[in-house]
Amino acid sequence: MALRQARATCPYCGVGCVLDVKSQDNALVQITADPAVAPNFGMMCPKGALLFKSDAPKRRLATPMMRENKDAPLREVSWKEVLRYTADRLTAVRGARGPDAVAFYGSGQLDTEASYLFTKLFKGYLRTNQMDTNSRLCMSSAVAGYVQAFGSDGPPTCYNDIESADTFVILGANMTANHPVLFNRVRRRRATRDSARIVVIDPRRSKTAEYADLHLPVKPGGDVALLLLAMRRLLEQGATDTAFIDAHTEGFDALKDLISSCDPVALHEASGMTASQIEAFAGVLVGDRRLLSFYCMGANQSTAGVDKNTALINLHLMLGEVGKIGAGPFSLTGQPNAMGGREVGYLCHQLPGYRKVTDASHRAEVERLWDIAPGSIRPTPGRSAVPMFQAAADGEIDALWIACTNPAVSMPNVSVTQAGLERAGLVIVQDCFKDTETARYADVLLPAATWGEKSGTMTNSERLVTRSRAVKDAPGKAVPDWQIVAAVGRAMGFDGFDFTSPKQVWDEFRKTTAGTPCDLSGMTNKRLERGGLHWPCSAESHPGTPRRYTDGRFPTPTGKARFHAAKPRGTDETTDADYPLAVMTGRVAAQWHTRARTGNVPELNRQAPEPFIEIHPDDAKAFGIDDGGWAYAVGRRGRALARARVTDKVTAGTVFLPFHWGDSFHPETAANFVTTDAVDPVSLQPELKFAAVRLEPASAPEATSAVALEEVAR
Ligand SMILES: Nc1nc2c(c(=O)[nH]1)N[C@H]1C(S)=C(S)[C@@H](COP(=O)(O)OP(=O)(O)OC[C@H]3O[C@@H](n4cnc5c(=O)[nH]c(N)nc54)[C@H](O)[C@@H]3O)O[C@H]1N2
Ligand SMILES: Nc1nc2c(c(=O)[nH]1)N[C@H]1C(S)=C(S)[C@@H](COP(=O)(O)OP(=O)(O)OC[C@H]3O[C@@H](n4cnc5c(=O)[nH]c(N)nc54)[C@H](O)[C@@H]3O)O[C@H]1N2
Ligand code: SF4
Ligand SMILES: [Mo]
Repeated sequence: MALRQARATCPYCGVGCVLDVKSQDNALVQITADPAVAPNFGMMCPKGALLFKSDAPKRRLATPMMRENKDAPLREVSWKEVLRYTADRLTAVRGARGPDAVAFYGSGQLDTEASYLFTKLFKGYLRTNQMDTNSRLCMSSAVAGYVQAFGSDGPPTCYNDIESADTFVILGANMTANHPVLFNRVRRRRATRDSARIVVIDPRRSKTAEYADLHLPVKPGGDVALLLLAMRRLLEQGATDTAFIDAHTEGFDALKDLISSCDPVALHEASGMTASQIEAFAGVLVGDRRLLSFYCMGANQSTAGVDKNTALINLHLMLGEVGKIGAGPFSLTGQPNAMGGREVGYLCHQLPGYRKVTDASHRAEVERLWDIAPGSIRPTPGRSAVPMFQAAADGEIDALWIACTNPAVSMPNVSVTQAGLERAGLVIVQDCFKDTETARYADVLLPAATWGEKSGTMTNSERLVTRSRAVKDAPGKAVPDWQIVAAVGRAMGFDGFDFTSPKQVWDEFRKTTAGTPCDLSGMTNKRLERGGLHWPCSAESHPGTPRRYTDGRFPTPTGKARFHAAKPRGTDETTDADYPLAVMTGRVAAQWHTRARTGNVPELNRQAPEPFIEIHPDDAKAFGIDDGGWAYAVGRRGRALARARVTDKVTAGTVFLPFHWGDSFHPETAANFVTTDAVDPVSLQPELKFAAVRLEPASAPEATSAVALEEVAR
């Protein structure tokens, strides 16, 4: 077969690199990047460059599968049969148990077209808001933080701000591992501008922290206290931008009152920071310096996640470092299209165009756009991710449709999730691989075409919308996600799903955003074929908007940005004599989440072959753990097995445990057996960065699936 070539957006991280992909004889053979094309300008990281090895033909789900009863094995069926069965079962569950007994759990890795159709099907036609996605575990604190401060979600900044920034504050983000191409640009700026400085706020001396001019090893959860101390010092120094504060913000007095009422000794204690560390931090913030802050899961995945976000935004507002070239609080999105999912409104409280289900006029607008009866959209948010799986475990959700995510590994306190998957009467799993940990529970398996096999649209961390294209055919009967949703909608007898191309879906979606903060109605497919565009982009002649709020006006009722005076709070779970260590979970450079794709790539597996836990030498000694031996992290809900790495990169009292290896690697290696499902009270995002544990020496596991998976792949 002929050589094929196409441009596609990387399916991994929110940097959103645009890649040139080649296939031969319907197999991916090469990935390159064009130096002239934004946002990566020729750069890639090893995960992107090795994508052509991630395909694993033998692991692919190539045909629909189903079983009518839980004791029977899955059997291969036709699309016709699986669609009829799925539609009839969903209709039956709705009829018998009501619309809220049906739920959807999706992903920031779905393209915008599929995410939009899921939202339309569930909120518009199935008349339930019981839909949420893995973005709840990832971005919901950032969404809430932006909305509280600026009146709208979405970052004000763009990647090109890096080349004009002086001070980089990187809080709770390990960019060298998780946003590598973007961090290359930060490093280049640091190398070429003498006065540029990098500050990393992370309890761990991560690889990113090793590049920092100043590393602040904050106590886990202590970020708000740290930022209050920094703001206090800036106030003392008179370093605030009074003109900006007066003209463009509100709520500053309340913040000043809070700062003066806090006991500095308590703030130092909560943050673990010394006076000289705060002094050094304030030193790189004052003066005529552009401040660009990047933050990710160390900020969001916390029971104080929204407060951490707003505290960092407060710092920017206080210094007037918003809406200027080279400045702004820049929330890094994790997944390639978590931003696009927010635009279509796929969380349980959202509607397309940053609208909310709780707003009557928003519901009426969307009902008009969808041409459905007034009152169709329900006015109360559905259950967010954690309560959704709890409800399944309690028998309140009978049909659960899961697409493009692997919650049997990635949910916090995963035993509850697994119990929910076990109990739900109908579990539909839509994935490109047949052997994921979640697929074990499926009654219906819907085969999805994956990256490189479909065209669709994604929005990266900087609001840049790009189109990804197909370079090979999907195996067997697999089809793109948007087609699967549309087909189920039609099989259920709904009339809003007559789409025959992704372009038709995109055209319908972009119109729903007209006049909203994330207006991308001017982005035709034809324009996107020529290159990415930043929203807002309200007309076909509009060039796109790399930077927002440059006029100092914000989409709040008064037009002003809002300070938030949030007191530092402790974490919900605390350590004690039985569980004296705080475990932080996270990622490594060579693996992507539950390894569905990176686990197939030998080069990546060799770099990160097995689960490990970073332990400070003092703690290793206290618990009798040897470097290179195996250990259990034993928590209040369960335990996780990993190989010990004794290192002073973590501070005494904390351990770091990546979550990539689920319980199919070895029955005891899922990090999420120990995590808590406590959530932030505003964003409902779970705390994945703090659980109390102790350590116990363990013997080496007899067999793991690491090598086996690679062999199956080839
Ligand atoms: N290689 C790779 N890249 C990825 C991913 C992947 O799986 N693999 N996943 C993508 C996704 S979806 C996401 S969301 C991003 C996540 O990207 P990151 O947020 O960078 O990743 P994490 O490792 O989860 O956490 C970042 C850091 O938070 C620190 N941390 C823990 N607790 C605290 C705290 O209380 N305060 C502070 N300040 N820091 C704390 C941890 O030590 C860790 O170094 O990465 C994306 N990119
Ligand atoms: N302990 C701990 N847990 C965490 C985190 C943490 O820091 N610590 N981070 C959380 C965060 S931020 C995130 S984003 C989640 C991520 O967690 P998940 O979303 O569960 O992780 P993935 O492995 O990316 O799962 C993606 C799934 O989609 C499938 N897939 C790939 N391409 C396609 C496609 O085109 N269509 C379909 N239908 N399927 C496809 C893959 O085979 C895989 O099964 O994990 C969360 N869990
Ligand atoms: S930096 Fe992110 S988007 Fe770019 S190639 Fe690597 S994983 Fe893909
Ligand atoms: Mo994420």
